Amino acid sequence: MGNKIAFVTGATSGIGKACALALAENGYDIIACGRREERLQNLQEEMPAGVKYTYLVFDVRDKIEVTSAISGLSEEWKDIDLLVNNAGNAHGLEPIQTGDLDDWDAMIDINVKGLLYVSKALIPGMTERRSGQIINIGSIAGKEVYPNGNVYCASKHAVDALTRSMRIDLNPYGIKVMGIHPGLVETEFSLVRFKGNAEKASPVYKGYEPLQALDIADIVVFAATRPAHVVLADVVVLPTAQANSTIVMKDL
Ligand code: NDP
Ligand code: 8X3
Repeated sequence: MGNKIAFVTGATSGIGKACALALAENGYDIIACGRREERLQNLQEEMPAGVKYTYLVFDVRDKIEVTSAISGLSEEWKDIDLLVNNAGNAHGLEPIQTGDLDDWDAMIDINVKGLLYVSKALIPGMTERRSGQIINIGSIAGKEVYPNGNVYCASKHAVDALTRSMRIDLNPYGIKVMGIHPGLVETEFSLVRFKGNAEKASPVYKGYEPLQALDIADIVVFAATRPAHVVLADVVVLPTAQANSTIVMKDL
């Protein structure tokens, strides 16, 4: 029998890329997903020897693209044991009265509907096999709200609600559903949120020690490798300097 297969969305960067590499180090074969194909090609070179690797290029907002990419997987890749629903981001940080409709659409479409489209395509294989694990990457923003976080927080609250709902619906099939909810992690997240403006993005991670993508990947690996009777249902992980979504001890 070969390795177990992990399907990681948003594997071109940050938490998703770190998860793909850490899962590969821990014996998973990897299906990595994202829109930036060159990064997915390059990721293959970083994979440990002996790990099987393939990638799918799709935009999670496009349900036809999602479905056809996943249904086009060859037989050897079809029995996916672990889905890491990680693709997501924030767009803008504005009060509700001045928020941008396109930013709102992007966050709902990527963080909520994208997660649903990918899950919808992969869950039938898991229910048929009566086994599988799903790890949804939520956020502290899915547990609390913060000023100007409005729609991003709503999208991550939806991820939390979906995680808990999936756990109920998939319980009869023995499928584990887990939510991992990070606080501040130094990735491209803020660069995307501030539309490429590094002057706005980089101070988010200055003056304290933020989490790194690998910190989250370690927890994903730990969650995915628990014994069959153990589920890490709901994990909030913060940098030590962060008390909640609004309080961060900075020495700036
Ligand atoms: P990055 O911006 O570094 O990575 C985001 C990933 O999502 C990229 O691989 C990107 O791939 C993918 N992605 C974005 N939009 C789409 C899309 N439309 N279709 C397909 N893939 C997409 O950010 P992080 O690693 O920080 O974020 C990963 C997850 O972690 C997100 O869900 C985020 O909300 C969550 N999170 C992040 C925290 C942080 O502080 N960084 C804290 C809490 C949660 P590509 O652009 O190639 O498509
Ligand atoms: C990302 C963490 O606090 O910037 O989900 O929303 S935060």
